[in-house]
Amino acid sequence: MQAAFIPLSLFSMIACTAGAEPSRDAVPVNTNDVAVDPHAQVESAAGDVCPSAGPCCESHPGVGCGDPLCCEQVCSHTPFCCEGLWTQECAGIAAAVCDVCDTPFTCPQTGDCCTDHAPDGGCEREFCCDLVCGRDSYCCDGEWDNICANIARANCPNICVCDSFGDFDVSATLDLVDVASLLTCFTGAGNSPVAPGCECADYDGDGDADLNDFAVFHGLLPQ
Ligand SMILES: [Ca+2]
Ligand SMILES: [Ca+2]
Ligand SMILES: [Ca+2]
Repeated sequence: MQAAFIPLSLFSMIACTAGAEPSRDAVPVNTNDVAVDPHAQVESAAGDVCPSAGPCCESHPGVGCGDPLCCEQVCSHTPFCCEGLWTQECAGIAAAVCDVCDTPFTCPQTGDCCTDHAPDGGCEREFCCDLVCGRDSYCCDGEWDNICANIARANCPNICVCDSFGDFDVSATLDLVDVASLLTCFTGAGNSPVAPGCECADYDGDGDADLNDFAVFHGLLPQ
């Protein structure tokens, strides 16, 4: 019996020792590091990193990015963005999900201000585009429909009167005759309205014929 007891005790001890997994409790750990749940790890990484100094919408050799919400959104999707590098993939996710990466709408856009060109928003003359969208944001955020065109016709001087900017003699080309007319029509900045017949000297539709208009005209001249 004695002989049998000793091996049994040894077996018990060996079995007990062999069955013991390395215990987390036995190792002193920082409680902040105990994150068994993978999701909790993600939140921890994002919470520690977000926001960082890096730009959200382009790749950079750091972790996280400067907009807290965007940073957390991206890192909850791809933890590496807060743990490794903010790669092109991270920037791509940001572009898809973060409002901060939306390109702000800016005037001018393509499209005639004086006619309905839905579904596109905005129009090609900056001042008129800004003016109309300031009155009805749908014209830039949504579509430049007939309502927008009507606002332009009523409120943007000159551009809906002149069929083709700079072509004073309606010859379908810009030439020396037009250059002479433009110089005659020149008012300088803020001096509106232009003289009758000078509507085609006001490119941006702000009422005057100034250096801004002249610069556009110069760019359109045959080189
Ligand atoms: Ca002409
Ligand atoms: Ca002007
Ligand atoms: Ca002008």
